[in-house]
Amino acid sequence: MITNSRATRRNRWARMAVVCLIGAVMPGNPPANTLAAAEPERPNILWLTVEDISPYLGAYGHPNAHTPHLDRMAEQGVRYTQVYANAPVCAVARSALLTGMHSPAIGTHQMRSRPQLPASIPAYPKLFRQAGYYCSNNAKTDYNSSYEGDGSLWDASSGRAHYRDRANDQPFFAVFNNTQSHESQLDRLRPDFPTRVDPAEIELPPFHPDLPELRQAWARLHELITRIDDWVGTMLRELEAEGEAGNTLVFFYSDHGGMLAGTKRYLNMPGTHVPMIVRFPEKWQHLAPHPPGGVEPRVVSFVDLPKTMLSLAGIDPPPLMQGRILLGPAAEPAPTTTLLYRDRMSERYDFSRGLVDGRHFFVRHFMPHRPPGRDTVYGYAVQENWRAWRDHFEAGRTDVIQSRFFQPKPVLELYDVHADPWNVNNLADAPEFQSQRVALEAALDAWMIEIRDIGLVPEPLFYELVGPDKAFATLYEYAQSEAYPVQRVLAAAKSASLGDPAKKSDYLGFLEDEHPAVRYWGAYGLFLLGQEDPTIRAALGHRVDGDNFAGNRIIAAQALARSGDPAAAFQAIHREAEAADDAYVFLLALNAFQYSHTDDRLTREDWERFQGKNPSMPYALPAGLAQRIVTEALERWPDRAVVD
Ligand SMILES: [Ca+2]
Repeated sequence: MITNSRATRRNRWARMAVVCLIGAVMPGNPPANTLAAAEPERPNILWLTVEDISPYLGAYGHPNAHTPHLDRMAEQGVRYTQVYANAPVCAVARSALLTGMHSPAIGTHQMRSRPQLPASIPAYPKLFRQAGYYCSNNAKTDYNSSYEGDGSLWDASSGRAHYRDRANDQPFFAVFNNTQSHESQLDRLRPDFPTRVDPAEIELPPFHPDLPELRQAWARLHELITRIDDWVGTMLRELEAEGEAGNTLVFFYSDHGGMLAGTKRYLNMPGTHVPMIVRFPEKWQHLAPHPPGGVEPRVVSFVDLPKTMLSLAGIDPPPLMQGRILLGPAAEPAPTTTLLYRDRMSERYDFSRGLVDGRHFFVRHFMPHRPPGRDTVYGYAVQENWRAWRDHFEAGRTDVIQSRFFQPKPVLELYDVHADPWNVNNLADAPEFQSQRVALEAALDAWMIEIRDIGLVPEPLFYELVGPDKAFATLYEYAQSEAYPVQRVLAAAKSASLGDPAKKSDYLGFLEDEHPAVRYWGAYGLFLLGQEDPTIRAALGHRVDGDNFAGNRIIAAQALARSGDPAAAFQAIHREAEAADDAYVFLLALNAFQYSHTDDRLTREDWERFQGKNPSMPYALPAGLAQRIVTEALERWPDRAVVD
């Protein structure tokens, strides 16, 4: 714990350093103490952040909500109606929130991972500290990168961190993150926990079957939201008691949407759409886009927040930050569309990109064979509603809409978010929406090319391309270089994800490409085709034996199994799994056994050996993730886990 006196001492040092720095780089400045005295007054910023909720608040018109404090905050402030987490899951979203850069631009898009970032990648608290702010974080970090555990980000980051510990005349930027509505808390309420909302009165989304477990989970979710509403009330009273309410901008938002099965982790409205309420004290009312009680419909995503916060404090945002300033005198026009992303979730690889423009929600799935609900085991482990839904599907009792969660995905999804906030009616093939679809497809391509989306390169190839001993030390530097032909890889990935028989010769051509990611997508396209064709088998066999990237040997083997040679495919995947010394390659091999349907050839002894296998992990895939597949396989033995 940092005591007050220690913290104050540290703050003085930090402030002195800033004043010295300013003095050093600006010749002819007045003496430092004059400069400090002449500094204009700056607002404090308080972030009250919560977990895993969509805008299920009274202020947003939700009939089941009981949220008096947040409703009052909305009456006193501005309520944003179109705010999106760029990713539907904690660590990826929080990476964008920290850096103001899209996670697939800097390589922090996989849930979870810890890629090294170059020193040039910004982080807003460091910039606030350099400008003399006291920055405290209480307490979640989860930055999904080398910024995790970086002691230079905050003056204090712990369960005790508080703006109270700043020096007397110091402005603050304080984050408090309440975890009471995290998905893991829902089933921790005692079994007979009374809910304010009668589960029988819940209006279920059409994708959820009408089961007691689903109704009870929704009713409980509203209780958790009321708990965070109480907490918001406490935090606002504390700010008042500290005498800082009149000088503090207060932001309330959730780190992504959720939080029942089919929401958190998924690229849809319930997974990404979040509440955001901003309260401006009278003194800073001129920064607000509307008078108190106003409603702001501009499309906002998390990548906008760091730039905006810096700007509100009079600090120039670094040019690398990719969002738009949404408030204050330097406000920039809202983007026409904003980018959303989903990649690996824990132990399951996936790759989807999306867009919202305020009216449409558009998604391209690059790995359509993976059913959304055959996902990481985590949701099933912590919430009963996941298991109830799956059991209902497996008993053949779900309707067409409720069954989709367990079936392969369409390549494109397009929803009218006004008419269809639950994203049920896919308009991607509807004749009357073709012009919108074409425009959104082009906008998504443009986004991916502009940010040089590194998600197009499968993760198991990463560390044969970058690292301390390679030409590029970090993913970001690689992705920004000419070595990464983003347009060509995008074209190959889009083509492969169609699994189109008419494109077979293209896929065979991709297999021979000089870029390893294009070769990967070629094998994936042939996997989707699943044709028992000797030409395909020969081409894949050549890759299985000769590709110099282990990830490509594995995906080629996965495709070979569906092209008529499962025995050779199994042998190859087995060889790669045994030899893997890279955690991502090992994880891909475990996935490949299952998606090639050769896992029935594994013996219990094989799984037990994998259980003991701990590939060296220089790039820190959390150790337990691959083991989740192994553990599940052993628990179900001799049955197999169904993943597709
Ligand atoms: Ca979260």
